[in-house]
Amino acid sequence: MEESTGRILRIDAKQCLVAFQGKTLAVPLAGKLFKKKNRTKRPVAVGDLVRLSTDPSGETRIEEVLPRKNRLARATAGEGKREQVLVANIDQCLLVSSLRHPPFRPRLVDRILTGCEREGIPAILILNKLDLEQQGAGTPAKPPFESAVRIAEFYEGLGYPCLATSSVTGAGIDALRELLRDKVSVVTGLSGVGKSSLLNAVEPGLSLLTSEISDKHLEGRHTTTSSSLIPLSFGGHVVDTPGIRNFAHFQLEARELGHYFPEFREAEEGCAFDDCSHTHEPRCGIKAALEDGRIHPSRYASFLELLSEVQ
Ligand SMILES: Nc1nc2c(ncn2[C@@H]2O[C@H](COP(=O)(O)OP(=O)(O)OP(=O)(O)O)[C@@H](O)[C@H]2O)c(=O)[nH]1
Ligand SMILES: [Mg+2]
Ligand SMILES: [Zn+2]
Repeated sequence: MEESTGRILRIDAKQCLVAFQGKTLAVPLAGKLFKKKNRTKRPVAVGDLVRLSTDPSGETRIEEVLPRKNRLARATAGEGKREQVLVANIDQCLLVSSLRHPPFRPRLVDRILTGCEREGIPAILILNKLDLEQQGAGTPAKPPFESAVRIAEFYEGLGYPCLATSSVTGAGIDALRELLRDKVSVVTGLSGVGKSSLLNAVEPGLSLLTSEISDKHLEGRHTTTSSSLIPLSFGGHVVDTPGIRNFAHFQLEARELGHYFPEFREAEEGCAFDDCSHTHEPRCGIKAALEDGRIHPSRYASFLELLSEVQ
């Protein structure tokens, strides 16, 4: 039996594609790893390094998932929550939003940012469909998110780099290519914001499927149906992912949550109680920061939403 290491490129219903010694192998999702019942939706994720074995008949199997450097993971919706690892072993997360059509969603952005903070994954905001803003199309989000410039000011103030792009006019595409170069990146965000279109623009010839958003729901149609790790000709890899509508934490403790909002970390030191929930307690550092403007109400709203979901 021969053993060696491969990297998961894509996972389908019954098999996955694994990069191995310069080739792409189709490997069945079968074997002891897949029989264990636990609280993880699937034992492997795109980006995982796996130990493969090939038996004398030439059948290749996944024996083991090697330890992950990091992972972007969320809780599945509904009863009996399980953990879904969206992607593993990445250098950075590009969180794509469109400015209009679909409109900017600060709650979703903040949720995903906390998922990155939890794992120490650097996050960059990509503000796409700049052309629609310049045309004055659609309804802008409410202040302070009414324009790319204002959104960038807001999130750069918190330490997250931002880049405005348009896959239609080409604005920001060269800069996006530089961000992706020689790194393993994941591109995530709501369906229809233009994730696949942006990757097609940075890497001509990629031909990822894209489609118009629905006028009725002002949301994408989940055109990308499964994540895939794509090698880039100019160096690096990127994982295109299906759009996500929500991001909830799996097994998070209430006390941890504030650590994943960078501007809360310092303010938390002002809380009188070690186990302050920052909701009703007197002498709360977060409440004080909210009052004097060091914490924005939009971020506090995201915090409260996530806090209400902590099991
Ligand atoms: N006006 C404008 N439209 C864009 C831009 N980028 C993408 N689109 C359009 O937005 C729609 C959705 O784009 P996709 O690239 O399929 O979006 P996605 O984020 O990959 O969506 P999912 O795969 O469903 O998650 C398509 O009709 C694109 O042509 C842009 O910069 N400006
Ligand atoms: Mg897509
Ligand atoms: Zn507090």
